[in-house]
Amino acid sequence: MARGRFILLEGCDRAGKSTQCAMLVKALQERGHSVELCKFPERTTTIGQMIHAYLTNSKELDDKAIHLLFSANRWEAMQAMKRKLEQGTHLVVDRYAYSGVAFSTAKGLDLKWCMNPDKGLVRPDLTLFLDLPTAEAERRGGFGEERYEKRELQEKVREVFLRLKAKEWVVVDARKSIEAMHQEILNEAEQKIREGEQAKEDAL
Ligand code: T5A
Ligand code: NA
Repeated sequence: MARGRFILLEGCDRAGKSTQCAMLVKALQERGHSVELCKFPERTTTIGQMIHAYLTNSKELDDKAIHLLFSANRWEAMQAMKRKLEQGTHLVVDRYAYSGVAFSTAKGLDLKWCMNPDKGLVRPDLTLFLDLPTAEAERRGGFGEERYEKRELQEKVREVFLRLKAKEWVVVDARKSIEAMHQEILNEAEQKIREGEQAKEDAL
């Protein structure tokens, strides 16, 4: 059996990542794939609860301390994620290390310092970057409720994200309708899954 594919959705706040992750998981399941959703921050763990308290402004933390907690929250999920990929399950992941670096760097921390704690995490096979202008994000439901949902910071975050753009990235225009984005994301994900299956056949 081919290794599962790691499909990451990244982007600024309100770009539609969670909406698209749920739709992608459902569509892949309907097509007979074994697929699971992961999300970061994963707020249910002890570390995740500390992150949640920080994001909802009920707890103050040093910028470096919260950065390391976000990274630790990925590391604590790593063994389980690797096991699932090895078993052939595809992972659809809602935010990851790119968010970690983009937000902390936008707050003023050094980019290289921010990248260090995530070194060695399993690498995504496909990163779909949902790109949405900040002015558009502000018009969407719920913007402004959490700590980082402020225009100036979000614009810096977007700039850092675009500096981090790696070769596995595909940029998706998040101004489009939910359905149009879904079709594009599903096509990219299915293509990546086919490539993985083909590579396995070629190796035999
Ligand atoms: N963070 C995260 C760090 O600082 N470091 C890290 O290491 C990590 C992992 C919380 C914060 O943590 C920071 C980044 C964040 O500031 P979160 O839990 O992922 O991260 O944040 P959420 O609030 O859950 O999610 P977002 O704000 O990022 O929103 P989404 O998931 O991008 O958007 P979604 O799908 O919830 O949609 C938002 C609204 O827009 C509508 C939806 O119906 C909804 O109302 N919408 C659309 N409207 C029009 N057109 C479309 N195409 C639409 N798609 C969705
Ligand atoms: Na979300």
